[in-house]
Amino acid sequence: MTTDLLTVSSDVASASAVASATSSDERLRRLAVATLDGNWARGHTVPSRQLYPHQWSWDAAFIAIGLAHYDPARAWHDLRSLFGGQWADGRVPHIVFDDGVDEADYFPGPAFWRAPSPPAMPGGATTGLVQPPVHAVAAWEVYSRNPSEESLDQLRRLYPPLVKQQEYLLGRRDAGGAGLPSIVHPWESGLDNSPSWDAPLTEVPVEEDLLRRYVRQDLRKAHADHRPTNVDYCRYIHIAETYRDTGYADANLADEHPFVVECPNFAALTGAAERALAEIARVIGGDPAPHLARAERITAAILDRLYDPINGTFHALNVRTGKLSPVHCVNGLIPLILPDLPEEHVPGILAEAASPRFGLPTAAGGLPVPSYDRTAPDFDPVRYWRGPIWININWMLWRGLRTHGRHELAAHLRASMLNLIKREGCFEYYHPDTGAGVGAPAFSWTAALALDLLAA
Ligand code: 2M8
Repeated sequence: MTTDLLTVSSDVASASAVASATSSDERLRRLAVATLDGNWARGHTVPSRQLYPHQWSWDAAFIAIGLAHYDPARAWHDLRSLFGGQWADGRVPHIVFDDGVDEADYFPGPAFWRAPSPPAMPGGATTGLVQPPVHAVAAWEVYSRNPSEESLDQLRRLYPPLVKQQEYLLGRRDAGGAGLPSIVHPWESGLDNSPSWDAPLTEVPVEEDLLRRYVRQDLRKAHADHRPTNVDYCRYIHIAETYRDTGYADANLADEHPFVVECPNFAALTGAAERALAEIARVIGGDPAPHLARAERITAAILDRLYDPINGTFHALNVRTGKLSPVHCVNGLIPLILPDLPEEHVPGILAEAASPRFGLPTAAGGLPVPSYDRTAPDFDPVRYWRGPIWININWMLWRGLRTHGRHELAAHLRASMLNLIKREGCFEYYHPDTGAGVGAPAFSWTAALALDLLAA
């Protein structure tokens, strides 16, 4: 009798645990969908209505990965809208501006960039910078989750511009001449004020009058302690003006441009894009072989140029000086997403990730990894990419763990991300000690990737 009672009560307890787990998943799913729907603005999804009122490049890719779970037509639409801004040289701009938004709502806006608008570019004004190429991976994800005739047709349409994007990055942007794309502005990394760029930025002058000529709009909407500093912004503007004033020429970058860096996150995503293009080529009747060959060359170049054998992880390379950045940033862990990263290199990344620097959860509980080394004296828990937890980076790490068969670690990381988002909501980033949501609330890529994590 006692046993029966115990059995019944434990059944009831586990049923209610399942019910509450299901309902917390369902609540998050609804929140994520509402966030993405609320950020739909005149023909595309914005990262945040509060801070980022235009369409951003790698945000659009993450957003498409989330939309794939409930509105694939909108996922394709968002990707096509971004590629509507692609330049004739193949670059996919880091922002496609919405011409219905006032110039004063975001700095630097279209008037600053003065980007060429060839007639073939119906997408309107853009910047001349790029961001990490997550789009082929996104297109492949949208198709894989919705393998319909319509999706196949969309893949066929997107494949040529995706290939052109890669050709630009691996061609004109191979400033180091060793087969990896260089970024020419911290904004191109997506990890804007990461300590990875501190050393190369010391070579960039700080012209304080720039902030008298231009007004930072971000500080009207966000806390100054959370954003890049004014010194950072002076340098950002100087680099952007320099590039703009060459007509975005990409000639002699290593000698003439003030900031030329190879980033392990950007490079690994370029390799991942070639692998996704190989999959896409296969299903649309193209040839996957050149993409696989390029993917292998990229992995080899990352190992050759960005690997630090002493730390066992990857670091940003200043192409102008040939020096690796000495600091430990989360971008150094992202080459784990490469399936052909030799197994001998995986333990080094995992050791760094699980060390006190990043604290990857190795058991239930814990927080996702921060953007920068927790043990560094300049670790800053609220300042943007210098400490806070970002979901897109953790999502990539999660994929890398699964790619290399570390399923238990992947499950802990997934749970830590979902728990955090359930507790705090879809924030732009999170405090690495308390987990409190920081930055823009109702942030699109957090919502989108939560949908992807929920479906895993
Ligand atoms: C942040 O970058 C923009 C400049 O591109 C900004 O600070 O104004 C970064 O977090 C970047 O990775 C992201 O794509 C963008 C929009 O979410 O915001």
